[in-house]
Amino acid sequence: MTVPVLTVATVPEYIAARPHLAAQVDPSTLSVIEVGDGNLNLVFIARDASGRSITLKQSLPYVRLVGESWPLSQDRILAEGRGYDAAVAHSPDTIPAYFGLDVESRTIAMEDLSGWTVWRRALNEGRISPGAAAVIGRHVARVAFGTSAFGLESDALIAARAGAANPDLCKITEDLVFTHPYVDHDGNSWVPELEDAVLALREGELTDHAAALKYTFMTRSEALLHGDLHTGSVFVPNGPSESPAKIFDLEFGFYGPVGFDLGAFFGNTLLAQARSVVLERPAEFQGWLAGLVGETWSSFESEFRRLWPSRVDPFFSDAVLEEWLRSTWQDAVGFGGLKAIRRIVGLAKASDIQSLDPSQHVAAATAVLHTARAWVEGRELVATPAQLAERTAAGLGL
Ligand code: SR1
Ligand code: MG
Repeated sequence: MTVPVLTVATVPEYIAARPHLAAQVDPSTLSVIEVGDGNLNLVFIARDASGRSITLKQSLPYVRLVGESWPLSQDRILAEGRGYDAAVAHSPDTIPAYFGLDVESRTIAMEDLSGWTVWRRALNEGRISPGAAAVIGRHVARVAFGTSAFGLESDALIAARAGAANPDLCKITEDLVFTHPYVDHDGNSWVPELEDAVLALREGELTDHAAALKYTFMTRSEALLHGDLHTGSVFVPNGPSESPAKIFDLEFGFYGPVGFDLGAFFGNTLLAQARSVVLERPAEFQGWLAGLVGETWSSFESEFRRLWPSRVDPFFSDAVLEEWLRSTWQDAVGFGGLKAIRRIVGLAKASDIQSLDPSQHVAAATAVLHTARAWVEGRELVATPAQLAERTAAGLGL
């Protein structure tokens, strides 16, 4: 089923016809712009004459990054709706205000955060965002706990898992993150100066690690994930705010391994670090960046431990928690490395590296590939964020 695509001209009547949206903005005085700069969707901001505004997001029937030659089911917005519902239930202060899913139009409505900055851009500009990484850790812990066997009774877990299938977007991740960077594929690209470094990824055991982590991604259905928790899926405030970050763009959500969400963020901090090294950013910024993985993990772990006594089944002993945390950390390091590599080699690059001057681009990309490989291949030997930070510093030549 394909639903009609919204336009800046039709958004006012769309809002006017929906009282819960018309309560947020005055539909008769709206000005609307389309601001989607992601890979997949339409995003509208509608602002009324008094300055009140909301955001609408509609899934397109194809991949925006590529065009109509790559059709994609608009049902992915249903996954986004499920993600927001779970976040509203378990972690409402780490997401934008959510005004609901319109199944018929494959559209969601949420708070307009255009006065905030997408975190990747803030990182690219060298801005420190205090406390934002702790929000990521807290959010992942709460949603993971609340949607997993720790937070749901058996029947509810089985039903939630069965209702959270997101096949099209999971397939994108399986291909673009785990497989394509390690094989010949038309979607891959890199500058000639990176040829040796990229082809070297296919030598040795890295491909086997990618395959093993792909298997984990496809089979370990433990909790409802964000599914694409990179720094482009987080808003940070532009000034003093009660909220250091808000997480959005939940359309890749599915039941998967919790380490995948943490790893997505870890891998993107590596991109930001490589950029900051070649740009010789101030030591304060580089030091803050180097601590983001640790800040995220520590917030995640402490929130999870705080929730642990409320687990629904006390048969899950403390030993289960300790082993779960250990394996989740290890997965996160591995997934993080693969998430960084895919942004250098595969389709859908990241501006952290792409926007650098040519020689800086090659230096940063090479450092990412080298360091990310060390993350993936060494993940069983890296027990703590401090140990990972040491490896990262070595890989980035610090
Ligand atoms: C074709 S979609 C490419 C990428 O955009 C999203 O942000 C996901 O990371 C996906 O892999
Ligand atoms: Mg996205």
